[in-house]
Amino acid sequence: MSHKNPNIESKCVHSGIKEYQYGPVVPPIYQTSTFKFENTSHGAALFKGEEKGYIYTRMSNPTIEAMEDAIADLEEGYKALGCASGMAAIHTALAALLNAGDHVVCSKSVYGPTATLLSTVFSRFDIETTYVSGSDIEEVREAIKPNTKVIYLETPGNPTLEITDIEEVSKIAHASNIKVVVDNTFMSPALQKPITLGADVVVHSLTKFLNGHADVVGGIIVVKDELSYKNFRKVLNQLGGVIDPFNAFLVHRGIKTLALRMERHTENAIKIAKYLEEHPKVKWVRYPGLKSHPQYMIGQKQHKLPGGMITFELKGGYHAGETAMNSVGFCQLAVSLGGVETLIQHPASMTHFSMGKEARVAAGITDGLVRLSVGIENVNDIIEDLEQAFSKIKLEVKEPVL
Ligand code: LCS
Repeated sequence: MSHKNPNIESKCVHSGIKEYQYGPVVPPIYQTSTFKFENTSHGAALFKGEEKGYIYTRMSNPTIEAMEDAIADLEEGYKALGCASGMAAIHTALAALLNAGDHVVCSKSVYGPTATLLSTVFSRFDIETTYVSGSDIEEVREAIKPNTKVIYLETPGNPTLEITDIEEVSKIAHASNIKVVVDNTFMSPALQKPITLGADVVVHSLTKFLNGHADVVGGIIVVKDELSYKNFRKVLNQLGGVIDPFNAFLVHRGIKTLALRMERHTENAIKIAKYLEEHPKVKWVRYPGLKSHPQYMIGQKQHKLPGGMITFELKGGYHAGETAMNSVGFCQLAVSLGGVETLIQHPASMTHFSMGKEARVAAGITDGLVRLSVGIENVNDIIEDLEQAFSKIKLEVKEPVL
């Protein structure tokens, strides 16, 4: 890209793209598992790291590298590592940073399987986790132990949209030599850049806003220095959860419209959040762009726009939510988020079921909470569909026990 200091919209279109044979303007898909050596000494030099080049796609691949470089550039990190899924990225990042006997402080409001990974897999390797309310800085500070090595945040958190002050937490963490890992999936680098706020590592589910088209499962880790990069790459090479070239190509293609999409997701979400806030059948709405959000001011400080995710609860709790979710037509009942299409889902029985009821209650995930991933369609079509779905709700039916 021949521009010294491009803006984010330009970076989305151009970052990561290099010169390739025949001069294509987009990176070719190098759909190959392995690369030929010129001779044995060339192969040996590549393995020793004395020469630059490609060896084997689990280790690196030009199509994957182009997508990784684009995201590292957008996040203002040093380099990035493409992974098979968001969970592969989270697992790899934690495995690279932790040893047996270490302790993790994790915000309660994280994607269900992230909490389950820490409490059922890493716990078997003698790694203990304390869950805190990320928005309560004192609670974060008090949870730190002499063996704490990582503070893990998701902000805004899935699905409660709780916001953690990345800058404040990073200051506390760095004073005790602790690394801060931020899952930036809900915002994407078009709206929030945790490394610029002090975080050490950023992870994403590429499956969501970065790819944006609901046709890829992928993940990424962004690190901020060469030493971490070498360490993380070694761990990823051994664990093996890498993205494949075709999915990397699709993600890189999706990123071209990321900044545009995030603006439209936000524009629609602001209108829908206001509509929900005024609706007589809605008990409460949580959206980072509403002044009623408890961490509204922190959000204003650290993200450019409040994004496309909304949670709300209908009067009549689970039953009312169930009726609404079974009655939508234009909005689709499905997990995942961040695609161009509007999706609606029920965290307590779906994305956060694996956490168990106790952890859900502690994280503020009520049985009646409904999550909306607002797409980029015409906002009137989304509101019209919600309106007809809400009209089906009868408030006198009893709640089931989940
Ligand atoms: N981090 C966040 C914030 C997520 O929302 C998800 C997936 C992941 C990590 C894991 O990414 P994956 O391995 O699926 O690429 N969230 C989902 C959700 O809320 N509904 O379905 C998947």
